[in-house]
Amino acid sequence: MMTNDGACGQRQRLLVVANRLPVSAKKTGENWSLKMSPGGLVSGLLGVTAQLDTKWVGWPGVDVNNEVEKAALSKSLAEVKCIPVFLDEVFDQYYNGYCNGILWPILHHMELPQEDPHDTNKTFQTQYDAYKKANRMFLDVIVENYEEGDIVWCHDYHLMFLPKYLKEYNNNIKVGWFLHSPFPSSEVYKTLPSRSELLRSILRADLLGFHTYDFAGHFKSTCTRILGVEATHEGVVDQGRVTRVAVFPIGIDPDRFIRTCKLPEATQQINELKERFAGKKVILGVDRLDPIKGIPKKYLAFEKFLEENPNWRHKVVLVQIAVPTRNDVPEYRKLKDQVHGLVGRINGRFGSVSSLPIHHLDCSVDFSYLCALYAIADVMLVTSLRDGMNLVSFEFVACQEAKKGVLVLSESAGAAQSLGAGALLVNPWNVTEVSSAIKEALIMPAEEREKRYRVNFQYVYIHSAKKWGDDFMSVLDDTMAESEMQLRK
Ligand code: GDG
Repeated sequence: MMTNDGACGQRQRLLVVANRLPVSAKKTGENWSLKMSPGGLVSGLLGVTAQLDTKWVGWPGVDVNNEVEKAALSKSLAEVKCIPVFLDEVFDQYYNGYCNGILWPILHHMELPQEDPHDTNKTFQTQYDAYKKANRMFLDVIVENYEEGDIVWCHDYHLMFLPKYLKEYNNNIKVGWFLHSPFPSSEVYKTLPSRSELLRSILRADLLGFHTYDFAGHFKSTCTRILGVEATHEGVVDQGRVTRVAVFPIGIDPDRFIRTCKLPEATQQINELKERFAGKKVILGVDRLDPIKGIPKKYLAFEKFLEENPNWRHKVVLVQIAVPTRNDVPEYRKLKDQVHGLVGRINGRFGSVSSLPIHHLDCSVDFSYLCALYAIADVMLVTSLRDGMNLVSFEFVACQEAKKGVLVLSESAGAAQSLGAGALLVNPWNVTEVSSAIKEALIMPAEEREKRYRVNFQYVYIHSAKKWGDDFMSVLDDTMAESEMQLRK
């Protein structure tokens, strides 16, 4: 079992490495102001960071182009235990290009976009080179800050080369890697040009973590089929070396949501929202505006529901927070136009001067308001076409103590394997099925809602972010102890 004490009685140091630091930096006058930034990874890791002497390594979210500014920002970030990786001119091709243009669609079972061989900045090869270069830049920053005995926990598909680079630098570094997105079937993964090199790189880690057994299973069978290596119950065996593969479903910090709902600010917002939507049922959606979240299909299902159930028109409203994301990737800009078109059509068809069926917001809301929305919603509608976990569904459950609303949840989100017993599971591609589930959720008797809520609440409360982090660190610790014993034999 992991202890928090290092060799000299000091707390064990942990370097959490992710593409983005958990803060957003903004220049105000001479100084930098820092603000906690929303996002799944940040929410998940909030629980873990308190237990160990943790430092975060990642891109600070802003372009800083002179050394004096970089030094000033690094100094401010150091106060909140963050170490920046300035990616400069590599950023666009690494992040918008390889990470979000190529890896993200493949990991989510979508097609590889068309390569433009005439635009040398946009070939797969140039973007892949930028990706490797960016991973090296992360390594350089880690090396500058590394102390003997530190654990390095790498996060997500942005950093698939980092385990290999870290082990080449020092084979004794304890390296964990966790994938926040799904891992696809080998049939989809094999369409990726650089498929083998990426797999071999992450296999250099000591422990690989996935949200679900399905994703871990896909990963192992992909290694078997593409690399010809052996997969066992423990993990993947390559040339006698075992890389442990295990499942760690992420959670949230439920108390943070429960507490916030009871604060005066949220209480007032809850009352205002209740008044605003008096006499109506509220269906809520909270998603980044990302093709994987299935927002167009959600709107089509809601349109079908209104079409087929005229008695519900003007009695139900769909509030959708569509947080802007990855605006520099062309697919995301097209998606925005598409959903705006659908909102216009549906509101035009079913709205009146005093009532609109869809309230679509192209922005994020502050944390208190988010909790208030979760608390007043009658139905939470999650229709991801594929999603690693989907923390929004957990957060909704945490805020529903009073209302005991219904979670309609995509069977293709990792969360379906955790909250499936209490939620109404739907195939997000089937607009008719989602439309029927909306109706079922709206008319569900109080007793059944209560029963389903209890099951889900218990899960959300027990399987918290803290448990996720503790479990990962504990298995990583065991894995290291086992390999040290093997070395001594
Ligand atoms: C990735 C994977 C996996 C959203 N809107 C607002 C806001 N948020 C916060 C939510 C939630 C987070 O963002 C979104 O988390 P999800 O898990 O739903 O989705 P991704 O961002 O895609 O996260 C996902 C996750 O990583 C963790 O491993 O579950 O599958 O894709 O925490 O609360 N926060 C605020 N205002 C908003 O408007 N304050």
